[in-house]
Amino acid sequence: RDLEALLRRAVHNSDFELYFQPLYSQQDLKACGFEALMRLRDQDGQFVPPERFIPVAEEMGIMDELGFQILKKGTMAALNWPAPMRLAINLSAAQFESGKLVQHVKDALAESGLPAKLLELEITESLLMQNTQRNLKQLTALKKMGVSIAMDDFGTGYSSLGYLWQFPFDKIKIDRSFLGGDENSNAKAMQVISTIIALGHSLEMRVTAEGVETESQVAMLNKLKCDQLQGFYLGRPAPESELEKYWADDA
Ligand code: G
Ligand code: G
Ligand code: MN
Ligand code: NA
Repeated sequence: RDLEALLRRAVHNSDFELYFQPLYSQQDLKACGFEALMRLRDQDGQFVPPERFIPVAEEMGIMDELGFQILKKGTMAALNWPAPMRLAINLSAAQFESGKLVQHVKDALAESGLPAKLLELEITESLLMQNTQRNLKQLTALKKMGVSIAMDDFGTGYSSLGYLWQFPFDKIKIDRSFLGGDENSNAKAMQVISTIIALGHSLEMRVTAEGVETESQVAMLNKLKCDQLQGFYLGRPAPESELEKYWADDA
C-alpha cells in the first residue's frame, strides 16, 4: 500500500518532518518548551494524519525505529533553541516493547549533545496497561538519566489513578477533552480540572492543560494555578523555521 511505502521511506531516509507546538508556563505566559509532533506527507505533499499512519507503522513493526529517528531529529532541533527551552516527545508502546528505548534515548542525547534535563517524554496511560512492571522499569531508568516523564492525555484512559501513584511522573497533561465542552458542561469540567490539578500537586507533579483555545480558558487555568498551558490559542504546531517568534520578544 501507498502508506506503507511512504512509511518505509520515512524510516529509511528519515524522510518526515517534525512540527513543534509550544508549551507555555503559567507564571509569565511565555513559551518554555515545545512538543514534537511527527508529520508525514503523501506523494502530493499533503499531510497524512498521525492517527492514520502511526497505527500502520506499529503494525509494520517499524514504530520502534521511527521513534528513534524522531528522538534524534527532535533533540537535534532542540539544540538550537535558547536554554532552558525544553523538548517533549511522544513515545509509543512499540518503543518499550523492543527493549531498546533507554539506549535510543541515551544515543539521541549523546549524538545531539542536548542535556537530559531538557528532554521530557510523554506516555499515555494505556501504555502502562500492558507489561506494566517492565515498562515502569524502563521509565525508572530514563528518570535516572535525568529525563522527565509526563503522563499524556490524562483522564481518558481506564485507570488513570491506578498508575499515577505507582510511578513518580514529573507531569500530568490533562486531556484536551476536558476543555472542549459547551458552556453547560464547562462548569463541571472546571471542577474536574481543578481536582486533577490539586491531585497532581499533592503528588508533587506539575500539571499541563491541553487544548487551550480561548483567552477565558487561559484566565481560568491561571486562577487554578495550572502550571503549563498548551493549545491553539497559544500556538499551533509549526515547523522548526517558525519557532523563533516564541522567544524573539523575550528581551
Ligand atoms: O498533532 P497531532 O495531530 O499530530 O497528533 C495526533 C496524535 O499523534 C497525538 O496523539 C500525538 O500524540 C500522536 N503523535 C504525533 N507525533 C507523534 C510522534 O512523534 N510519536 C508518537 N508516538 N506519537 C505521535
Ligand atoms: O495526544 P497528544 O496530546 O500528543 O496530541 C497532540 C494533538 O493535539 C495534536 O494533534 C495537536 O495538533 C492537537 N492539539 C493541540 N492543541 C490543540 C487545541 O488547542 N485544540 C485541538 N482541537 N487540538 C489541539
Ligand atoms: Mn502529547
Ligand atoms: Na495529549
